[in-house]
Amino acid sequence: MPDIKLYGVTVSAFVAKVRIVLDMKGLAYEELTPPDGYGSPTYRTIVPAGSVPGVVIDGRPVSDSNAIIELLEALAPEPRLMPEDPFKAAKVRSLLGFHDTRVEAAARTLFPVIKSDWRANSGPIDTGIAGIEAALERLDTMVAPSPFILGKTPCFADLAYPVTLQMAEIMAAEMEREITVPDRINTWRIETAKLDSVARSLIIARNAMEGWMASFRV
Ligand SMILES: N[C@@H](CCC(=O)N[C@@H](CS)C(=O)NCC(=O)O)C(=O)O
Repeated sequence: MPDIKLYGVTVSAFVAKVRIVLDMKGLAYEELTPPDGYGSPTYRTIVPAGSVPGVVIDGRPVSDSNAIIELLEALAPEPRLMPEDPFKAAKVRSLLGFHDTRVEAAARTLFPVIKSDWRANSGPIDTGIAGIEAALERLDTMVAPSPFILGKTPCFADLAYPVTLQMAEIMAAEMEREITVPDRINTWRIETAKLDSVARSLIIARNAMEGWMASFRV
């Protein structure tokens, strides 16, 4: 078994993606917060990119969630979360990219809004939610889960989205709004949330979000 340290913050959907994969593969690891915070000079002596998630595996640092999960797949191939077929693998990678650059990116626009006086200025909330809904509508045309994206067994792309969707919904609810999630996407995320590893990270992320948001309540 490799010695694995996962550096992260519990509100991060990128960190959740890596934690879910570690849990799916039954790998033992220690989860740590970056000393002095991510981006700090101290953390950068451990993980030079300074971003979270970062892992140190047998003393070797690796950053970027997608690079990390592909490394984990190579080190611990079971259960297989990346298909062998190159076209299917490309589909999984494109959905990981869509998650990172569209859905998560749209969801994170709500972070500064929550810190602002959103009751007095609701425009940024509506813009943020419209962006999230537009990304989810696009996603709905890209996948046909049954129950998972590639069929009976989950792949990386199934595991990346549930925490991000929950994060967006929690922030929207805090600002007295709802996000309309396409029916198929909602059914898929409910199926995916039944996986123990996903369920665990959903709870961790929910608790972290609640704690974070409480600090902005007046
Ligand atoms: N592409 C990166 C994005 C991760 C990311 O944006 N992490 C944020 C926290 S949620 C971060 O570390 N920001 C500070 C930085 O990038 O220096 C990944 O997939 O790991």
